[in-house]
Amino acid sequence: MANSEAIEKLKAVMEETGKSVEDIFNEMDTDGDGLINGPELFKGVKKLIGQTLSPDQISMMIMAIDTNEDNRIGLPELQKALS
Ligand SMILES: [Ca+2]
Ligand SMILES: [Ca+2]
Repeated sequence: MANSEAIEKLKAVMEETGKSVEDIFNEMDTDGDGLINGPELFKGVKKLIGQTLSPDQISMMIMAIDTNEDNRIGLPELQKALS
């Protein structure tokens, strides 16, 4: 599955469930540090869209969303990716 596909599916989940980007973000940020790291994205994608991504796909997805290059996804970055 391509990264853009995972993002499209997340958007579809938001529409279906009426969740905001912030809701999705908080569900993925399980340690509550305000950033989504690789393992959190992996588990979040699996939980929210039922897809198991490979470590490479997770890395590519983070790179595609991560604009300040800290290798983590912040809420503004996710908002940009999902808007
Ligand atoms: Ca986190
Ligand atoms: Ca970032």
